[in-house]
Amino acid sequence: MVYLVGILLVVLLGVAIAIAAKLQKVMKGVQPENQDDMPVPNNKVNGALWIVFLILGTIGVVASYWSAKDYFLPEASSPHGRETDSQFWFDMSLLTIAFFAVNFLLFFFSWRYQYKKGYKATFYPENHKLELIWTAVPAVIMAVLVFLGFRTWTQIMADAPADSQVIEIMGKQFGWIVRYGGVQDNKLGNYNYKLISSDNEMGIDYSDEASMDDFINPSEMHVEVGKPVLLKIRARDVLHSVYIPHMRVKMDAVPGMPTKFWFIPDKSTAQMRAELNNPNFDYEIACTEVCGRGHFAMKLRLIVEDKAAVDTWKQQQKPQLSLILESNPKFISKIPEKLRAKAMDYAPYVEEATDSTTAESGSAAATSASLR
Ligand SMILES: [Cu+2]
Repeated sequence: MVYLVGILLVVLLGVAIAIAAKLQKVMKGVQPENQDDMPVPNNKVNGALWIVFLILGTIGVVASYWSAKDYFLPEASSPHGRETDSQFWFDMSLLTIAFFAVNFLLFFFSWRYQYKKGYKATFYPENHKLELIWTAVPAVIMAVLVFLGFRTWTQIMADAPADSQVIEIMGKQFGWIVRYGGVQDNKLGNYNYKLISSDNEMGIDYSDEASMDDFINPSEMHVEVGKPVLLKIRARDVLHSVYIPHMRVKMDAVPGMPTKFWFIPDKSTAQMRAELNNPNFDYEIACTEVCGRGHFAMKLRLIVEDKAAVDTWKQQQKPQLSLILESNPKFISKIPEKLRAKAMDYAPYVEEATDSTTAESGSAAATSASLR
């Protein structure tokens, strides 16, 4: 087999050499004596086609922009969103001018300087002035764009204001879980991924007292209009990405690496509904990292409303600890002993069932023992 391949190689090599030799001969035959006598079939037609292409191409580019208009991002509902938008359109207009100028020259020159009998190209070896201009002008423009972009970026990525509403959002296959600091202390408690279980899907650390009144909502996020929101982002399984198009928020959710993004929603949902004349309008939080089969369904409603409405909504939410203890009273054993009495405040129904035990011993540890 090896010999066969070897022989085949030698034969193919021979054929290749023969073809190359033949080609040399043919090439010699087609070289005209005088360049001016070179036959140029359809020269005028080819020249005109450059102009046709230029016109059709320009129409095509404009039409494709125009038809894609509906897919552009909606108007921003956050100050930093408007800032990035104006930056984007400023960059885009400069690029568009350059695009049309370069393409016009490319196609127009090809037509204008098409082959003509007796034409001779000028040899133009160097022109320092010209080179300086076409190097310096784009360099200055690029520097300005980079500077403006960097300035906007540092503003967006700066630390969130101290009075921000802090909300945790965790991506999982396939959905978002949102945790709030609760109604009592309004402070997010700690978490630890090692504590994630069927009871405690976010791995909330109940050895931190601040965690106890935290509540979770897997279908909605409510925020106050005009007040900064700090999203603390994490992922439970694979990469996800928090995307709120109207707010111009996009940040990856990475397992094991918490990320964050802050923004100010300055248009309420009601305001948007009135503006768009669409009573069903809702801000959407989506996942923009293809994370698996159910990726398309990772959607969460964002409701921007006034402080009173957010407070009312918060009062209606049940602390996660209550829900966990309600479905699994034994969970109390996982809470450090000294905090069990406090934890039991979140589970009045469990207490009712074991009221006598609590009354007798006065100890939450005993309660948990009797529950086991
Ligand atoms: Cu996803």
